[in-house]
Amino acid sequence: MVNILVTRSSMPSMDEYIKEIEDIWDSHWLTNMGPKHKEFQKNLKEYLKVEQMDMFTNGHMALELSLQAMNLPRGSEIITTPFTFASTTHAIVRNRLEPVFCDIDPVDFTIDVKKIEDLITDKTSAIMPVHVYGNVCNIEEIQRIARKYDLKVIYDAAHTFGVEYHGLGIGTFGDVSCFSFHATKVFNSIEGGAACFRDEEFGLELYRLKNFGIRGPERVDGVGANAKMNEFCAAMGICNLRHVNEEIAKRKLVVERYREWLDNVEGVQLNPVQEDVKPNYAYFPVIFDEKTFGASRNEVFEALQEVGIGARKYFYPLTNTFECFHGKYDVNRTPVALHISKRVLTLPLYADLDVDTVDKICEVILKCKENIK
Ligand code: T4K
Repeated sequence: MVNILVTRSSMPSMDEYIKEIEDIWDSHWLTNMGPKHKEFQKNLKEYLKVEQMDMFTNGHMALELSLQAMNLPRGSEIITTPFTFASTTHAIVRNRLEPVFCDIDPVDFTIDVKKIEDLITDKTSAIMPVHVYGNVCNIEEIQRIARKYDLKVIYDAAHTFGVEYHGLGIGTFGDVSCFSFHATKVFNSIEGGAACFRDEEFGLELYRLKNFGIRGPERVDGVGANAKMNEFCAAMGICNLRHVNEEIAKRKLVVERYREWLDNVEGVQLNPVQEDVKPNYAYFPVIFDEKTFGASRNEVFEALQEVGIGARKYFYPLTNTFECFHGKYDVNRTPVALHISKRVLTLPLYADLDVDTVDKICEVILKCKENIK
């Protein structure tokens, strides 16, 4: 039996990493924005085509501290979507802000911009959309709404490493865009994250928040956390960045193979190919419509499990149904998100996934259809 998981971390060769960390042994400088951190940040800014950025222990702290640095009125409302990883919603709640859940677009699964304005009240202070699966949100419309109502925009760009829109780095949009460099992402620094922003003052506040509010050796003028990226993670990032284009190119081949099998299969909806977007092939979500496909998402999930293939139900359950919120949010107000979350399965996808395995996965999926018919 094979054992294929939904993803597998990209890694440099061990030799390459060891060579990269030799300086750390020589200097004994392990963390606190050392030389590896500086080099990684410089390289990343170039790669992501952004002017200003700061790096963090992980993508979640980038999001949580970015929201904090905005200094939004306590208890004010943030319009976001529930079709995402826990992190997006938790970053809002942990800042004592109120998530207001907007439904998603049925085609690209990002925030449905037609439904945002109805949710705006005099308490709304920001919009927090998610470029889910690497799909780019409707940036123009979000910007128009934000300008009209004077709202901040914080993009959860955890899935869009390296994505470009009209040739611009995806991190250049909104007031802030936050990336994740977690082990499971297109690009990783083991754990890690970054916030890209426009306003220099905001950047200083963000820096203080990730480093205990320290302004200078004898001055602490804010109450900060500790969310600094260490030198070993930065070294991993430096190595992985050398290979990321190659990794994305390999992912593209895997995605193309999946599409050869699954495009135009009745009852199967795939991720859209977006115009003017340079994609990163982050995830391969498939929506199964039981009525027309003949088998439910859960049946396909189980059939794959039986042969050792670990697809995942990203993103089920929706964050507005999490037990920790004790029924506070009405899931029926996001019916499209609910519909998709019950039908979606993200198939294994990583650079070194070989096409024979993709063939096997697709055979199992199509067999579910035949079995039921
Ligand atoms: N916003 C969004 C929209 C996000 O998706 C995320 C993270 C964030 C914000 C927050 O960013 P970070 O703070 O995480 O930087 C995973 C990841 O832990 C999480 O980063 C990611 N989203 C989420 C979508 O997926 P799990 O609980 O599914 O991970 P886990 O441990 O089940 O791993 C999944 C598969 O990945 C494994 O089956 C095998 C592979 N894997 C995993 C690890 C940990 C590896 O190959 N190597 C590894 O080291 O959450």
